[in-house]
Amino acid sequence: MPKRSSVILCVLFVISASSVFATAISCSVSDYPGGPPLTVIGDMSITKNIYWMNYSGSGLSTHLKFIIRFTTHGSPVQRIVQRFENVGPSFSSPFSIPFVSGNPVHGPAVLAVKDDFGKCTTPLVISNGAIESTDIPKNISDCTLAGPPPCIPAITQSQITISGFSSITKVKLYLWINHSKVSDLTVDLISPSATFVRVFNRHGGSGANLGLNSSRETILDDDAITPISAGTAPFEGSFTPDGPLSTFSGENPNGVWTLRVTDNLNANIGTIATWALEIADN
Ligand SMILES: [Ca+2]
Repeated sequence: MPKRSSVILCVLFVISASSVFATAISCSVSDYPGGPPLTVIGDMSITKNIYWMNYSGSGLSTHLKFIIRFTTHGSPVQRIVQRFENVGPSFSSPFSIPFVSGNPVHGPAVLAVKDDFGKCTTPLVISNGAIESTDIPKNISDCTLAGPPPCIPAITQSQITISGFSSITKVKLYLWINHSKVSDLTVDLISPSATFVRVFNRHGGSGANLGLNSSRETILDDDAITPISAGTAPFEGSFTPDGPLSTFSGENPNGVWTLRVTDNLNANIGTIATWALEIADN
């Protein structure tokens, strides 16, 4: 009997040890600063778009894959961002977030790592250098009829708090606003120094929306080719704003930025779905 017990114990140990080793893989994502310089083309603040992906396995792995899963254009996307052979048991590599059809990708994503021994996942937020609003969505109230037209404009505001930057060299604004008649709206951006820029002044005729979704937004960029006044709803892609964002250059960007959306005509309403700021600094 003692002999039989020890055999059973030994089998249990082997099963238990192999199941531990099969899942003994961990992964994480950390900030890029401190890593080697990388050259990536396509974004003015791309250094903020680079991360370290870290993996720890249980031995030398013949095949190691880093995969990012995210949602864009309303559909899930899976991309193998790095593939390695014969590395381990622990390994780190810099990686950058891919662009999709020229549009910025941001929002929640998952980094998955697979090696010979198992797989692991870790959540990450793709910021693409842009800082996202967190107090959204916000309903845009209608201009109030208090007698014959004109109506009393309705103001809706959303805010983003920024820290850790030095003085502004450039600002880009990403907007996704659902509104059934977007020409009801004026959109203003107000800096922490209370500088006010009217970036959108009632364009789009009877068309709806600024942007289509969180990956296909209206991007207001002084260096774009087409003025927003020459665009058509839903204004997907890059446009120069009505008032130049260079107005903010040289200011301290740290503090609270306000997006002010004003509805100037009664009947149609909407929502600030999301917005984001991308700031380049000295
Ligand atoms: Ca309205």
